[in-house]
Amino acid sequence: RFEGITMAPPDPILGVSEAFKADNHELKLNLGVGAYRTEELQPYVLDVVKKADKLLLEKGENREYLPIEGLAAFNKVTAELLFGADNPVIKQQRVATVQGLSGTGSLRLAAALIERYFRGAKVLISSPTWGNHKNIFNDARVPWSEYRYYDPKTVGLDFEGMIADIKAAPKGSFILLHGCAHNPTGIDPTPEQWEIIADVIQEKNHVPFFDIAYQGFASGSLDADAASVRMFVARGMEVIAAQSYSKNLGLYAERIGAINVVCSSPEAAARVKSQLKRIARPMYSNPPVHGARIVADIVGDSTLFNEWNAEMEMMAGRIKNVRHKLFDSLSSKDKSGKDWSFVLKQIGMFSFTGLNKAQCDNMTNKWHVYMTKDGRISLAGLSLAKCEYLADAIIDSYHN
Ligand code: PLP
Ligand code: TYF
Repeated sequence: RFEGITMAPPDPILGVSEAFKADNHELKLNLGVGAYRTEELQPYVLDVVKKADKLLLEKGENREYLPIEGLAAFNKVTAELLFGADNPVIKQQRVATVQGLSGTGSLRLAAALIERYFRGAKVLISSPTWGNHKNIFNDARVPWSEYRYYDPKTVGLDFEGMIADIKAAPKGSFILLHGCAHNPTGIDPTPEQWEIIADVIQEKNHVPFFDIAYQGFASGSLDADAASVRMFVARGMEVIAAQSYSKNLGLYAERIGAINVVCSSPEAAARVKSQLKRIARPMYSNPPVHGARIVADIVGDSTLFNEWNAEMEMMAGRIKNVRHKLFDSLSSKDKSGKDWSFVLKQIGMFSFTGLNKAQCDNMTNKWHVYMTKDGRISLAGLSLAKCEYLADAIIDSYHN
C-alpha cells in the first residue's frame, strides 16, 4: 500500500543544519537557518522569557484547551504590538485576530481564507522569497506568481521591476510583502518606496498581505519595524498580516504567532474571524497555550516589556556588529576592488552574498561554511571571532 510513496526532498533550509551536524571539521560554521546565536554561537533563551516562565510556573495555571481563536490576552496584545495600541482600527474593532501556529501556521490560515473566499485570486510573492511561502500557497491550492525584487547587478532592490509586476497583476490580487528585514535578501524598500508600493496596490485594488517575522529585529525597535504595515493601515486599506514570535522573543519551538485581517467594519471583522476559526478547527482544533501566555505576560507588563526591548536591541546590535566586522574584513582582505558595501546596506538576520550555487558549494565543501544555495548567510549564526575566516571563504569562493 505505501510502497508507491516516493521519498520527499529535504527542506532546503533545515536540511543545511543536518549536513552541518554530520561535518566534524573544527572550523565548521552553520550560517543556514535564521536562528539567533550568542557570540559563543550557542542558542539563546531571552532572560525575560525565563522570567515570564518562572512567573507562569508560580501562578500554576491549568492546561485546559484554549478557544479555537487562541488566548484572548495574547490576541489583544499582538494586534496592539503590530498596529500600535491607539490605532483607530483597534479602537473600532476592525481587526480579526486569531492566534496561529507561529508565522507559518498563520500564513497557512490566511492562505486557506483566500482559497475559500477569493477563489482564483492570485498571490504575488517576491523573487526570491522565504522558501516556505511557495509550499504554503501550493498546499492551500492558491495560485501564485512572482514579482521582481532582487537585482543581482546591484545586489539591491529592483524597484522598477517590482512596481511594474505589481501593476501588471490581475486586479484584486494579494501582494505578499515582508514587513521588514526581507528574507532572504536583507533588502527592504525605503519609506518613500513603500509609499509608491502602497499607491500601486491601492490603484489596482490589490490586497496587501504582510508577513512580519522579524518585528524588532531589523532596527531593534518594534514600532519602527511595523512602520510599513501601519502606513498601509493608515491609508484605510484592508490588510492581512501574519506575525511570528520565533525570532524576536526566541520562541521558535513554542509555535506562537497570529493572523490579523484589517477589515472595513467591525461586522466584517467578526465574520472573517468566525471563518478563520472554522478553518483552524478541522486542522488543529486549537493552538498551544504556553507561548501565548509568555507573550501576553511580557507585552502586558511594562517592566517585562522594557526588558524585552533591551534584549532585542542587544540581539539586533550583535548582528549589526558582526555585519560591520564582516564588511571590514571583506574590504581589507579582497584586493580585487570589488565593492562590498551591499553587506552594510542589508538589514536583519541575513546577508545575501550574491554567491552562485557553485560558489556556495565551494563555501561548504572547501571551507565547511554551511549556507543555503541561494547565497544567503545568516549573520545571526556568525560571531565577531569568525568574521575573518568567513571573509577568506567568501573571497576565495567569489574568485573561484
Ligand atoms: N516568514 C518569514 C519571512 C520567515 O523568515 C519565517 C521564518 O523565520 C517565517 C515566516 C515563519 O517562521 P515561524 O513559523 O517559525 O514563525
Ligand atoms: O529562513 C529561515 O532560516 C527561517 C527558519 O521550514 C526556518 O525562516 C526555515 C525553514 C522552515 C522554518 C523556519
